[in-house]
Amino acid sequence: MSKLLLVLGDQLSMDIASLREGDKVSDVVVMAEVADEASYVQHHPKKIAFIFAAMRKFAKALEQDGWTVAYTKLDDDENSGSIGGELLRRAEEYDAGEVIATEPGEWRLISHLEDLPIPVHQFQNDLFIASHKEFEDWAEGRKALRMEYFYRDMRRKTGLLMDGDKPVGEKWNFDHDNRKPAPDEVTFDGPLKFEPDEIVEDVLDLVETRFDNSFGDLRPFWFATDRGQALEQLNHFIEHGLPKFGDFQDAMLNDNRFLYHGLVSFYMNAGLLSPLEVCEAAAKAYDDGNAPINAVEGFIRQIIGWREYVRGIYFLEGPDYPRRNGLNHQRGLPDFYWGAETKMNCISKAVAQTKEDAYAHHIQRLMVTGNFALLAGINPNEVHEWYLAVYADAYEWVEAPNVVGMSQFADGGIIASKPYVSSGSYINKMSDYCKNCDYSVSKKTGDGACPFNLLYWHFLIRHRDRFDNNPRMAQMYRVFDRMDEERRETVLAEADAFLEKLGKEVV
Ligand code: FAD
Ligand code: DLZ
Ligand code: SF4
Repeated sequence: MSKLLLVLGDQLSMDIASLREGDKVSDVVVMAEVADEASYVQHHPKKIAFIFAAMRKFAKALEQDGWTVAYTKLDDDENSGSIGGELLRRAEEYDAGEVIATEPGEWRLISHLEDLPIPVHQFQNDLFIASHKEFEDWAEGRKALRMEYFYRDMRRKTGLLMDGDKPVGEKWNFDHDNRKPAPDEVTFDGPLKFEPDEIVEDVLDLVETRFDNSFGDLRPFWFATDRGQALEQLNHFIEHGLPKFGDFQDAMLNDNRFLYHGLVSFYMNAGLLSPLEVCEAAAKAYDDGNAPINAVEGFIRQIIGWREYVRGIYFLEGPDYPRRNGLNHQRGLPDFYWGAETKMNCISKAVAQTKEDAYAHHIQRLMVTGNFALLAGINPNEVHEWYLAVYADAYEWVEAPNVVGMSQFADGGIIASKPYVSSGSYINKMSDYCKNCDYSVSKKTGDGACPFNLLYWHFLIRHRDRFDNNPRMAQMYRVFDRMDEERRETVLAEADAFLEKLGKEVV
């Protein structure tokens, strides 16, 4: 009896476990564009188009490689609308008695597969560097799960930037040399932009008709949609962007949204690139003398450190993790996250580029949109659903720990040892946003004062019971306590007045 081999839209690799466990001669690969996956949040149209186009091209590549592929397009009449429905339909069609799957990146889909009335064997997705067991062993008995120590183990495991058992350059972390303010001039012209071919055009037409109400611009569509193109983007970045990645990874500019970023998360998360090959390419650039250690170490840390670590946390913490609300924040997500007008230039810029490209870089996600949501006390569940919808690299395993944990401190401090909050001065230091803003970043109170300045204190005081004893925050409470009483009252009253206006008028 033949088996069905499930390949999901973010598992587009010839090395994926379900293919490895299957037999080219007797088994059938199942791939399906389904309404359930395309609508569990209102995904950005570019994200849906990227996944569908990459799926169609991957199916072709599989066929060329000798596999039998049962591929369902979204508009096929028989399409049942769900992954499970398609597996059952194909099981009947091919007289298959079992399904081999690679474990999905979301608890939702893992249980959907477990609940099917056909045996489904879910193999771990070993495109990642750490297995669940390795992460669990690392986490076992630790009081605090700090990324830095996990990262060192991943360096030892992969041998990346290692000199025997010592880190290259005699330091594990070169962040001290990184994170400079925005440069006047950017010498990298950003990611490669690919002209849509016939397959991509077909998908764009489909997405245009079926998802025309979703937030986000479908065109111009420029993403890589197959492995060859993704490799071109990787090589382009390694050669031209990586050397200054470290220096400017936290910078933000009005007129340059990509700076020196890699734009590889879309492709790694969908399986088109493997994290190890991306890191090896970066390490080679260092070995060849084409990129400095601070850039290469910083880049590799993001991937074998942060990326693996957040995945470990997602699977360690279990299905309820994305719904946590440790600070009990209940305010609704303001309309300006969906493109409504706001006078805050930093937010307006981050949202506009998210709408156009389904992309924002880390600091825009963390210190602009994330920071505002946390300061304003937005319900983290709504924040989570927004991030999951609007970014083309968003799948729950990576999005939820970053949003619920790192950005909104809603997991009670598992990922972050203190909340990532800042006043406007951080944004002003790292960007040129404040120069074009209706608000004044230098004003702490009064007409035109930057809302981040007001909300920063409001957040700290609102949660004083929770953070007063956190040594990393003591200094900020001391600053507040040293303000004269009238000033303290004014700040908090103005922050209240601002929050009162949220959702009622343009702020
Ligand atoms: P670069 O800046 O060039 O970094 C290189 C690579 O490092 C990325 O491609 C990514 O794979 C990895 N990386 C860096 N930081 C992280 C991190 N914190 N977690 C995981 N991987 C990381 N990343 C996603 O892939 N999907 C998400 O849904 C996602 N949501 C985020 C939400 C918030 C609130 C924050 C603060 C971060 C989020 N990130 C997410 C992490 C990071 O913002 C993106 O990985 C990065 O912006 C992708 O762009 P890039 O490829 O140009 O990255
Ligand atoms: C995100 C996504 C979308 C939009 N559509 C599909 C789809 O139609 N078929 C499919 O196999 N996968 C899709 N995906 C990716 C899945 O949602 C993803 O596998 C899970 O979110 C787990 O990471
Ligand atoms: Fe953002 Fe405040 Fe700067 Fe305006 S002044 S761009 S609101 S940080």
